[in-house]
Amino acid sequence: MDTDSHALSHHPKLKSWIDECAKLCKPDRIVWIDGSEEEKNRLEAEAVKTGEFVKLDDKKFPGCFYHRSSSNDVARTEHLTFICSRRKEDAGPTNNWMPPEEGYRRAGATLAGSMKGRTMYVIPFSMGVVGSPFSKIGVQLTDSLYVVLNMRIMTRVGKPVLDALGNDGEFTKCLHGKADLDISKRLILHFPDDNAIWSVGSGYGGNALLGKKCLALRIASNLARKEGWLAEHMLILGIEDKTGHTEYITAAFPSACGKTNLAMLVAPEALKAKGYKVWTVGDDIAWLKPGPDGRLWAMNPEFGFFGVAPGTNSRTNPHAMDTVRKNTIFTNTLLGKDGSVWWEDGDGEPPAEGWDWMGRPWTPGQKDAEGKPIVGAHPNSRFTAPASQCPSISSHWQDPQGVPISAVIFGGRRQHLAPLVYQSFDWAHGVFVGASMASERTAAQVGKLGEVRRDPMAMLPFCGYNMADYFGHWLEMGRAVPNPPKIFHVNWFRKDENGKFLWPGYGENLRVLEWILGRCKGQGKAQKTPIGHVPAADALDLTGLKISPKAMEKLLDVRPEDWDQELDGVEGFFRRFDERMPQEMWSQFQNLKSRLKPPVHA
Ligand code: SAT
Ligand code: MN
Repeated sequence: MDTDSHALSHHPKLKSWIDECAKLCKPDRIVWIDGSEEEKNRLEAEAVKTGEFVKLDDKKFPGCFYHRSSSNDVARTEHLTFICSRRKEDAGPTNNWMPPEEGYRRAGATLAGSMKGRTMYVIPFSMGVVGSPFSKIGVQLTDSLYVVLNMRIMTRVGKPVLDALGNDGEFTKCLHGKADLDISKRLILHFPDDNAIWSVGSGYGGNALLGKKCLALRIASNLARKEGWLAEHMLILGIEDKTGHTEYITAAFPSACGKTNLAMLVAPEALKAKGYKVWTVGDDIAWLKPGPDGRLWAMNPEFGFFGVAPGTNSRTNPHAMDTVRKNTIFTNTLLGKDGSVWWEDGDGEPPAEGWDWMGRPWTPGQKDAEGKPIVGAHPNSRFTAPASQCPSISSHWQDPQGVPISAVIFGGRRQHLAPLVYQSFDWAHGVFVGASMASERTAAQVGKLGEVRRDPMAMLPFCGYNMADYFGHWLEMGRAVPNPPKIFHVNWFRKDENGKFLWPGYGENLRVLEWILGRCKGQGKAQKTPIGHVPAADALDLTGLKISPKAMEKLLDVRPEDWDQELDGVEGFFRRFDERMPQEMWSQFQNLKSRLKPPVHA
């Protein structure tokens, strides 16, 4: 095998690393990804030929393809995801840990010879604008065409990236092999000390598109700590007011809690009438850095959206529907016999006949043996679409230094407890609010749905080092940035005693964001509660929204007795970090405790 004749780079370290990986995996050939249109067409045609892609109806879905992943490979597998730092304590109690030697040995055994008869693609990619000092370069080796074609949408790839890398630039070494997609051999490994990622046995999303969660969060969080910035699981959006001035917000929510919907929010009529427009900068990942003006700036390192399909429709997210009209890859949705795709709670009627996400013949209304409807699309089925196609994409989304941030929002999915919105008292309290966040589990990760788990800053599965140090780093960032954003917590998912959502969500969330931006400017009426500042009864603009005062009261209610129980959960979680937990976090905990239960004086 000739590994060199088509090499697009003369970077000696890059080339010797590729040689090493090729020796291990033994592909029949090596193909460098140059990022050209010609290449895209060629690879798509090849993927159709191998059956990895189905071409959709070219009139209704121009440039779109369908892919079905293996049925045991439809979501991230956190229990098979490891941080392979040299010392276990550097991974911390919330991460799975494996010694680096063991990681290389175990994954290496599966990778050995696994690319025989296959092609190894070399994907040079940049997280962030190519050539910007804020960006990071990775090179992913993979034997999956699906991964190549997704990476081409999700990241900036090809020749310009190699040019930026030069002959001695730093890059993250990302090795991905499908092997035989055997879940018993699946491993997603991160080697922060080597700036390397090895992923074997999965072809799906966050397990296999290594620029996303693996590089842009787990590895980047390590780099960010060293270099004095933050790599976060956050959307970024801009809110333009009637004067044409735009303020920017970042928001962290666990996977499948509506980040994409919030990032592409459409203002309800009453707020549109006030002149508001919302601009999308990113929907999943934000890199935040201190700017020369003393503020925190955020950029989206990605190039596309990898969004959840079910529930996306013209009412919940019209901009997403417009974004996925062309040049989009659909994974694990329903495939219609007419070359269409469809998903539950999407737009329009399902096709008369099709195949479900497992490839079984499907017709609308089909039921299983117990009489339950058989879904056509997997609940975590996804679309991969270029960000540039989004009608609300911000004109600043590719600014290399990002956009200045006024507010940081943390949010979970909580049926009870957390009010619609509250503001932390200051940065350190805000860090505590983020650190004590919890959410009910969704279909984006394997595990029991609905179970409440602590998910600090929505980073539980994505922080690449000890989270106690991560909280410490957040506190440090507050000290390093003279004018940091204000920190808030939201919960769109509170339910009433009959299990019904109290808040309509989606576009109406702008009413809450308006209050948040008001608070950042010292406006917005609030009442002080033990957990933070909650909007005063009449502080949210509810014009044109049918919601009873009773429901609003329930939405904003802070019940100290419920929080008492929550404290136990937070304390138990914090204790897992032993002495490594910053003292400040415990002080915040004690302060909250005494605000909830003021000491009784005799
Ligand atoms: O599968 S991904 O990790 O890319 C999506 C998600 O879970 O947020
Ligand atoms: Mn995500």
